Amino acid sequence: MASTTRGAQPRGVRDESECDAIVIGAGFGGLYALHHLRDKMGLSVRAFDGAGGVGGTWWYNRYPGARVDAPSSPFYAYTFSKELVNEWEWTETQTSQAAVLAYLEHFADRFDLRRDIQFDTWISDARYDENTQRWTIETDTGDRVTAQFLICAVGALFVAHKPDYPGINDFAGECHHTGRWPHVPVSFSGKRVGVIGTGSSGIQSIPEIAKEAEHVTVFQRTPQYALPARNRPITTDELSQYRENWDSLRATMCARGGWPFKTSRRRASEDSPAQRRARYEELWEQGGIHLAINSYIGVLVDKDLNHEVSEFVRDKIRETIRNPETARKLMPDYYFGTKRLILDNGYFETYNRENVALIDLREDPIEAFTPSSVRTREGEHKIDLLVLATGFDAVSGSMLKLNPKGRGGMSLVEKWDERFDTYLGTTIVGFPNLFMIHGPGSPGVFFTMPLGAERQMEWIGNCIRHLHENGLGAIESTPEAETLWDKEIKQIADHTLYPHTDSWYMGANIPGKPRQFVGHLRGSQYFERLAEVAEAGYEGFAFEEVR
Ligand code: NA7
Repeated sequence: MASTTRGAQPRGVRDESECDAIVIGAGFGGLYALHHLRDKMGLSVRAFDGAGGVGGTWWYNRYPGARVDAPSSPFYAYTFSKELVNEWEWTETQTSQAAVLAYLEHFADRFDLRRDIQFDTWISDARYDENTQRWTIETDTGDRVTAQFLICAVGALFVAHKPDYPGINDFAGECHHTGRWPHVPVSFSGKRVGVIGTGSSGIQSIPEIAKEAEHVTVFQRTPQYALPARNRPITTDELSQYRENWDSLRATMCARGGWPFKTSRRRASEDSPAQRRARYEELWEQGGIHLAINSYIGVLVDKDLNHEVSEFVRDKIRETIRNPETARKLMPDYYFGTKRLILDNGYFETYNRENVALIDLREDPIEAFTPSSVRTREGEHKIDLLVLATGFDAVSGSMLKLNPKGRGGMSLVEKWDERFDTYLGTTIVGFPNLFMIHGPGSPGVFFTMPLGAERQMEWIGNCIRHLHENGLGAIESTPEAETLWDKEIKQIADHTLYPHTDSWYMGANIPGKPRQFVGHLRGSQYFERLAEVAEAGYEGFAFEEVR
């Protein structure tokens, strides 16, 4: 087995090298992959990232107000190292982007990862050679690297979606996508700001922008449910508790879909309407995701129960907004929880400010852009700065952008022309020895992502060990396994209300994208399936002897 490891080379040097594994991406998944393969398995690994530093999504999404929108500190973090858990001081319950990035920088330094990561480097080609059973990548900096395994940790939310409104490029003012936010401070002071999009990024950034800007116009396509984050400092007592109980907390996270919180096993029929309302109130006060996960069994399955919870949140929005017309426009009308859940810090209150206006694009659509304004059917909105909080070509988009070429030179763009099928969310038929972290069909965005990345990577590592120990040169999933996996994902999703809503979970936010559910909704069951597959001798995979 060829093994050459090295650090970054000066630009312009054509470098050819070989290693055991190439990792693409230096976010949560890629950093852990490098650590696991290199330090725990003793393989030679080279990692690449187009960004100038570690962090992945946390490197790019540095818009004002950016925070983790899932069960947060200290759970949105690596769990495998007790030392790391003990030494890192989380300070708030809902971690900020800056704090996550600082943590990942610490992780990279602590495990001496940077020496094997080449930053500011894009992969221009990734190609599998069936004769050698190896992948070769080429970079825009002139490197060519060959390895037996290609680990794609390219991020679930990476390829920024920019709407193609007529004339949008005519807008002459500053324009920033939240997913590609500048690394220098953006000043809103004295400016008229337009924000398109009210997903997590819009809802997190709008209150912060409104504090500074002269005026903010929000262009909303779909009104959203958002739950109060109730962010607050973590106490030293809480941190000590987490540390003392870490092993059991981690076990609970693994068993309960990625977080250690209680999920209610109570049925709605066991309580009266008044008791249910009291329960929703209590969970609303608690904040975070508790209302979504801990009210009654079946909120995401039972239409009537979902309607009741939806109505409860709509009432909360109505109570908050002073202007009834604005409140009307802000009423979400899809099934609660079937778009990505949003945790807010004063979003709805922001509409009570004098300097904030809301345009409902369903009633008053955008017709054109001019160098200094957005023109909707009913009026012209002067703006100096445009914020596009319009999301991502989620989950499959980053793999398609990489577009590896597999067996027979087939590109992933061709393979995924109509459906982005995978086996176990980590391998693709026709692409031997390629593994994805958080790929389509894995729990990815439905599970605590750092923990999910660790567990997926550990499985991939064991699979690589299996190849090495058995003199095998290549592994590839079978078409039958891929078809069955797709069925399994769909069946789980179809049991819920998710497919009833147009969302990025369904690929509905990108014109022309296949309508297909992006992931596995039952994280704990998913990891059990991974274990079963391995125990059954890697069921659903075909192996080749070393050539
Ligand atoms: P999201 O959640 O995809 O939100 C994007 C928002 O942009 C959403 O409100 C979209 O409306 C809106 N959008 C998208 N395209 C358009 C066009 N053409 N016109 C008007 N509005 C548009 O992305 P985020 O960045 O907020 O969050 C992504 C994830 O990152 C989030 O889930 C967290 O996990 C972190 P729509 O609802 O599609 O009608």
